[in-house]
Amino acid sequence: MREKIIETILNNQDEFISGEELSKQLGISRAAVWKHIKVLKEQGYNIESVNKKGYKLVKKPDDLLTYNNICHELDTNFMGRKIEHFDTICSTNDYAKSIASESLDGTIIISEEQTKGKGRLGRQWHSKISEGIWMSAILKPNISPYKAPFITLIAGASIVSALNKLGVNSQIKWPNDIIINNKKVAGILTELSAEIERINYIVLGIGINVKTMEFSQEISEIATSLYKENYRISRVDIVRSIIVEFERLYLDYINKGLKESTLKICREYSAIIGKEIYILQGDSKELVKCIDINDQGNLVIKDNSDKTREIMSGEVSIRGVKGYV
Ligand code: BT5
Repeated sequence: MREKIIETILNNQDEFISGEELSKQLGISRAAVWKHIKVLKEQGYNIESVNKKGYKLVKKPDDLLTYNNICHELDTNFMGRKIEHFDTICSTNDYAKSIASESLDGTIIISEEQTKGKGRLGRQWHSKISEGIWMSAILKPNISPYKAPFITLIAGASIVSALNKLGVNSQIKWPNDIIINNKKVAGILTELSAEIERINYIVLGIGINVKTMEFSQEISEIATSLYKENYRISRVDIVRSIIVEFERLYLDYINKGLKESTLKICREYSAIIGKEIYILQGDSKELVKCIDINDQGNLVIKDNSDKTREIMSGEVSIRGVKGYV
């Protein structure tokens, strides 16, 4: 009911809507309307109430990554048609996996905080309360499992293009990091459940540091946030923009097999093409020159014996010669 109230107030744009009108439209008593409004205000919604005029939403609270804030007039077919928003959770990826089988394609899980946020290979992902965007999307594409890793690149391309459209100068460090000023602002974790020929579901996890000003010591050298880089952008706008960008590139890929738009963004905004980088895999560390990202989405490098090789995203990590990039 509270979601419906917000929706109705939002549909009224900048006009006041009377308690009587709300109670009529929603089929509840005026006292019930008043009670719901009171709770919404406590949740952070800035609802103005004026005697005899009614209610108006003054400004959408950009701190709340709720379904209503994100999906109001959102132009997508299936992404984010259902959003579950939590105050705290272990990991949005783990929760998404636990409900994936019975969830709709495009369902999104968002939490203000993760107590066990995770990166690849069981690494930790720092996810402090209200400081970032910690979200996972459940996807059920009808494609072969071997085509799934490309979805990480689609996610990277959509994050970077969403951020750049919002005025943020960001880059992709293939395959799964987003970078501002040589530091990591976002990471992507794609998990797959599949049989040999068929995908059951993919959980696409995205973590973006938005408001963090102080990082824990272990990551303070490599991590940054949008606020730290002086980009004060609303989390709601970022999520909305990513969902729209992602859906477009993703549908191109799974319905038409098209990769060009994603690859173009990955190349154009690459943080590593043309640079010397270290490729880390297990205990090995190899210095190579990064040449390109090929049409399969693999990294093309030249090794120290001048041989050109292809690296698949798999479980490699990349470091720059002078630091993180
Ligand atoms: C990633 O792994 O970059 C994937 C991160 C995915 C996080 C999202 S949040 C929503 C969803 N739910 C989850 O539980 N996870 C996903 P990887 O490439 O393995 O990088 C992990 C490394 O990044 C760590 O070992 C740290 O060095 C560093 N790191 C950890 N937290 C960070 C942060 N908040 N910002 C920048 N770097 C961080």
